[in-house]
Amino acid sequence: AHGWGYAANNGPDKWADNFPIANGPRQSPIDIVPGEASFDGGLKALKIKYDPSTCLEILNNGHSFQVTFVDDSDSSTLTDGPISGVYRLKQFHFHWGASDDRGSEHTVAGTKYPAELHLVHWNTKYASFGEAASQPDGLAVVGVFLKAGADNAALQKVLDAFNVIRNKGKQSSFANFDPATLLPGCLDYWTYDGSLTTPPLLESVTWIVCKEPISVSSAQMAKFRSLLFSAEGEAECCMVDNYRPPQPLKGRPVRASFK
Ligand code: BO1
Ligand code: ZN
Repeated sequence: AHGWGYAANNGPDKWADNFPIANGPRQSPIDIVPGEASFDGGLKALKIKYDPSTCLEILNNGHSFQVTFVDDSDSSTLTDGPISGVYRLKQFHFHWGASDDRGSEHTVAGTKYPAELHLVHWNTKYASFGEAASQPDGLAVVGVFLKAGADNAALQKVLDAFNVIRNKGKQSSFANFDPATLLPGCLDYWTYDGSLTTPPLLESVTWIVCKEPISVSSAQMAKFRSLLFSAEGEAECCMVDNYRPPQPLKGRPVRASFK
């Protein structure tokens, strides 16, 4: 048996075999067509409060790498924007391509960015991330596009940890990092109801996709592509193209916080 992945034999086209919700009514990502999104003046500004001391570790999970946060109190939270209540930061991770012409999960009028950052939060009206992940209002993920350009100093702190997490299953402590340093200057966003973009593809995510990308240099993209999908001792397989392509909108509204 093989688990899910991004190769021809276990990639996005195969996920529905084991996760039939892959063809469900609110799947992610989507192509965001700005001209078809409706401005909603009732949407609030995002309120982000992150405490760098809650940053815990960095892990190569064999699909991406993630930076995990302690989430036993309301220290690092997302509130307002399109959501109600308090959502706690659990982890952030990225999706990226083998070359700069692809890699993001969401696209904007068909345009793909080289990478996309996901900051994953869970609704504290539920007892844990695991419980929230199966509720329609359980999760909120902030998506940020990366565009090729200037070196990103905040991102470099993350990339410098890659030497120790090259292989699947490797992890390392990662202390005192403020993920707010990764956000764009402008927090204008699009929002819609969607899903996790990897199995189990649960339809529990309020997506909040920032309009403004952050920058990443070609040397920094090369570091992303130097990670491996494979565990130590296995045939080396570069971690690239770990994105799901856009899914059918199926009539869902996409709202914009900006004109
Ligand atoms: S994403 O932001 O839609 N790409 C996304 C996709 C999958 C997860 C999270 C975000 N998966 C979950 C796993 C859990 C894990 C949790 C937190 O991430 O299903 O097992 O505990 O890391
Ligand atoms: Zn993701």
